[in-house]
Amino acid sequence: MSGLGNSGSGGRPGSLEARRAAALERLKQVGQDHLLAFWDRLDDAARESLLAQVDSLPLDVVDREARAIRAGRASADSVPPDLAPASVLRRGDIDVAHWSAAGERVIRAGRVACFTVAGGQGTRLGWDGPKGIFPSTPLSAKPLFQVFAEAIAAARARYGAMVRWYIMTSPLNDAQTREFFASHSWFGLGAGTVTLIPQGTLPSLSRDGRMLLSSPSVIAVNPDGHGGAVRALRDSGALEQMRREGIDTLSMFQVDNPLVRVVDPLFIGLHTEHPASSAEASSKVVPKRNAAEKVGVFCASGGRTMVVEYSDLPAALASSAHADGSLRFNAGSIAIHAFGVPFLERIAQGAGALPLHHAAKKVPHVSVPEGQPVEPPSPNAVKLETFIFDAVPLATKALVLETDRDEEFAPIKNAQGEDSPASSRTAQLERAARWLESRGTRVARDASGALRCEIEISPLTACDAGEIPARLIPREVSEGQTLMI
Ligand code: UD2
Repeated sequence: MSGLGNSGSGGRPGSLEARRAAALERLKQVGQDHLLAFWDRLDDAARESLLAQVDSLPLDVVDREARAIRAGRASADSVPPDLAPASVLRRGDIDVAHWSAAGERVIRAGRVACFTVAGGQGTRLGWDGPKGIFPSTPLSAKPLFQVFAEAIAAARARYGAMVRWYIMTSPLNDAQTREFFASHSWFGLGAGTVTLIPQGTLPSLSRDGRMLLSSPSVIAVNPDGHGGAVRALRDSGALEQMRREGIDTLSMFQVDNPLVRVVDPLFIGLHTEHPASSAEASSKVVPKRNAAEKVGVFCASGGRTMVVEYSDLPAALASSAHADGSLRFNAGSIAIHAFGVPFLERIAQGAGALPLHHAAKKVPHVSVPEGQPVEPPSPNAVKLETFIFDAVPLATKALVLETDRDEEFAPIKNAQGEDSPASSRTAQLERAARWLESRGTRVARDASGALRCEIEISPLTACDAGEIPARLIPREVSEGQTLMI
């Protein structure tokens, strides 16, 4: 590599060459100076861009993780030796009416905002575009974002309070997401009350800890995981806005679950006031379907509650069972949390407080120094990412509420089989039918109990069985009938 151009000592201060010399020096210190290998081939615009990318790299973090990769260990992916199941609150243990009323007061006071993490790429689903645009409901095929928008509109109307909505996108899907909301007039929520926040990125590293170039002037990066939410909420000014407006509780959910109760008074009441909570980080769980289900598990270690991701839970622990056959580590995370805004502010101050996880990934890149494009047939790189649930052990007390899978969790993740559009559709139809049955409707089913009709209930109509207005409840939904209310 040459290219010091007209300046043997690194160029005029502030000039492109001087900045290149300074960047090279910093990169050399962490063994990553190959990033400037193609400098001589680049025009000035590409050089400017590359220097800006280098300037934004958290080199201390990259260096720490590169060393961990070379040493064959990932800092966040091992489990503590004293791991035990987390203690979980069940509906039978609590006065549901009392805590729901408490939550309603908090919502009415305008203290709650919603937060959706939607920066993922939907690769498993094979969907090209933001997952929130995926048509999800059984009869009207509403996009996921619309389902959440309607639930938020319903909460605003029901409680007579503003409920802001923050959505985390990634640099890969932000523009498309923005366009989608704009073209749907922000679903009537008011553009100023829905805020899209692109998450940050982190460089992908080769198996020997070197950053990769996706082209001679572009460093290969990946979205920094949903844990990037903490930084994104801070840097975008969202935390500041919430503080200003007296919003102290963030109701968080993932983009893929059309059954989510986006504003749940019971959960919010427990989170803000129950003695088992410090109003910092609360979570919902469901009993795992089986040992292999791909959900994180709520555990306890050293007096703290934590989530161990399914890929990190040793198989022996995942399958260990009580005498009656039930799983010991059974509290499956459905990625629904309530976070205290002051808590998020506290974590955001300690930059890098969330640990980095490593995941193997295929990253196309250009070889250095040859400059040849490489399309790896198998994972060749390590993706670095943080997980929002790693905030849970940072809470003084973390409440974990067990809820009913059939009521609240039917995610759309895979093209087929479990957690697919088809399985979510069935769950949505079943829930709507159950809600009507609980209000006295006779719903057509066959001898085995399978539904013989199709029902969809808009969140604008009801977010639980009790909210369905009596005038909309039919006496019967007959065989072959489709009903949308
Ligand atoms: C997630 C949980 C899993 C379980 C399950 C329940 C993780 C790592 N695992 O598994 O324990 O709770 O959900 O459904 O969360 N996202 C971003 N930015 C990113 C990456 C992801 O916003 O950089 C969003 C993504 O759009 C989605 C959510 O995070 O809404 C989950 O991402 P995922 O599909 O990678 O996680 P999954 O389903 O394997």
